[in-house]
Amino acid sequence: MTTTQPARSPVTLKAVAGPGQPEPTPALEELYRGFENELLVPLWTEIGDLMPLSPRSNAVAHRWRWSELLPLARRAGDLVPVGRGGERRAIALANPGLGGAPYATPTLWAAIQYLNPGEDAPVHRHTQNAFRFVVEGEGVWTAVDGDPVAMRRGDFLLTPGWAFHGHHNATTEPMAWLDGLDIPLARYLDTGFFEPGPDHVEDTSTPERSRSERLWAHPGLRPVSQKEAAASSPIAAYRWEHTDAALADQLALEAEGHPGVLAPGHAAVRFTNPTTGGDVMPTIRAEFHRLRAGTATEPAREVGSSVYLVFAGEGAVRVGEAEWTVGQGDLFVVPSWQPLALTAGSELDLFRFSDAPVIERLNAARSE
Ligand code: 1HN
Repeated sequence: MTTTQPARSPVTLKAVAGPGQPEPTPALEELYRGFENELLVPLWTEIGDLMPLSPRSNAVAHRWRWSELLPLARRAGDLVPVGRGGERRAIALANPGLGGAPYATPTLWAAIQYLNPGEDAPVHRHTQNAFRFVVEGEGVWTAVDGDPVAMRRGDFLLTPGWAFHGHHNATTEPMAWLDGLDIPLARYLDTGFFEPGPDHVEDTSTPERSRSERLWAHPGLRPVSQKEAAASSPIAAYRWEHTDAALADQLALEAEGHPGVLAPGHAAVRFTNPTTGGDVMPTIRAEFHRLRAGTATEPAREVGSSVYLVFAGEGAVRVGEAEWTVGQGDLFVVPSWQPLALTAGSELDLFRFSDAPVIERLNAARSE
């Protein structure tokens, strides 16, 4: 038995035999106790973990089934009030490799949120960037900086960092949707600020189209009055009818022998910021993919992590060693550098979001 370390030292070092390791001796043990006491860690015991030959994420490939998520969200709707303090009835996907943290991947938060008829989620703002994607239902308006934005099936809605936002269910039906945020990244970088606003959404009007869309969401047209490049897209809602039409047109062009699809039988679009042509928000990339029935993608991997939501159809998914069948509403995560292969049973519609803008800004992007 060697000397015990002081209880308050978080550093534990063990002298072990191994390649690149010095011979374990009493003198070495004594040196290591000295390191522990001064909160020091030598590189030679850590190098393999600190610098793997390629990314080895703690996050694991995992799938959550909509058929399990939705009843639990409904039950939360019965039991848990929404209001100041808790702020949102949002239930996060906790990646089983991330030690119980409410993180889908090391950089991305994903949650199912549920709002009962007549309820308001209180107004607040935070520096974390957020979006909503609607898998089913309608009837909630999210007010972004006071602009009410209708949420309907297939719509992709933005709440960029520091925009005030609250949600209001203006109907007699409950509604559930997917939230995505860059919370883990903001936590890691310590960039988070939060500020409460009014307890209720002030403008509970229910316009078909938001002011944001009326100003910004005309294809290929930007208002000349708005000259600045904005860090986040000013388009509050990317409507399903446009996404659907873009994907349908890509596949129709392919059938007519013209280029445009990402790969045979595989149409894809990226949601963009019209002021820059780049990603919708500084930390989050969002895309929509459509595979023809029977299409199988080649296994491919890239640096950075993604979350996929099955919007429609069914198929088989392989991520590294994991393999699942998926159907409407199911979610799965693809950790950094794990190969993904998709097979579409029926026509398969997938919403995807990732940390790609961060990876690219860090000049760390690689794929194969
Ligand atoms: C938030 O503001 C929303 O606005 C969703 O709907 C999830 C998770 C943590 C902190 C703030 C929303 C959130 C959140």
